[in-house]
Amino acid sequence: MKIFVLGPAGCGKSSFVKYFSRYLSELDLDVRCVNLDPASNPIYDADKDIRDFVRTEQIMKIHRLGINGALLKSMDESLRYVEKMRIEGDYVLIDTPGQMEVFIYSKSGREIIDRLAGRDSIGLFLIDSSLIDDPESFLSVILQNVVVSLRLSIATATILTKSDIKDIDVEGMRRSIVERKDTLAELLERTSDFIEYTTLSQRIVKVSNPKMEGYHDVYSLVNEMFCTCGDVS
Ligand SMILES: Nc1nc2c(ncn2[C@@H]2O[C@H](COP(=O)(O)OP(=O)(O)OP(=O)(O)O)[C@@H](O)[C@H]2O)c(=O)[nH]1
Ligand SMILES: [Mg+2]
Repeated sequence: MKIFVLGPAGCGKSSFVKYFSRYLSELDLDVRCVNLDPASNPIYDADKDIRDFVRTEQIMKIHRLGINGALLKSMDESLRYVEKMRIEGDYVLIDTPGQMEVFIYSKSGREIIDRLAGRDSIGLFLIDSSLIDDPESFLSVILQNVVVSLRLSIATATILTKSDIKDIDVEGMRRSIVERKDTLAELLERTSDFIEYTTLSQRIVKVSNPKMEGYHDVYSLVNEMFCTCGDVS
């Protein structure tokens, strides 16, 4: 099973790959890690590392580009080496670039996913809990997950990271969406209906990476998702 670890900058993708791979190894499972982020060195033992072929800081120098131009160029370059990133394993954790927008919305980024993903692929969309303050921010990140799922054509589940810093009351958020009476109430309510309807909401799992908490739930969730994806064939 290939698990693409996605999410906005700093949400905890690399930490998740580091600690969740440890968790899976401790269960004696066959786990592999792949770094697809050309801009930063992996903080775990990467079985495949795009930085062996493409390094954003070098691209900045060679092509005299600023950071965004270099990141885009890095995606194009990474695409040339994508076949070298293939690896088999029961659980292949794929860490994706920090600048999610560059990855998700560039043609090359999407092609990279297309080329690596198969029927056995799912995505985990990580959200930093500390960025969720109210029902609006909660719903907007869930919608972001839906967009990413559609853009990449893979099923994704939402994972709230950094639960050791902030514990989000997911049910409370849902309730307060329905109970709101102001101008955004209708939009929020309809949006939440849509999310329930698409069932992309699944259950939202909360994790702490450094404490390795919540990983059992993630493990159950990815296996359930895999069964669902596998049923398609
Ligand atoms: N307290 C806490 N800190 C976390 C958690 N996960 C990640 N961090 C911290 O958040 C920061 C960013 O973590 P990374 O794992 O580098 O996040 P990332 O999404 O890979 O970052 P980019 O690749 O730069 O987008 C680091 O300082 C981590 O130590 C968590 O669950 N709890
Ligand atoms: Mg990272």
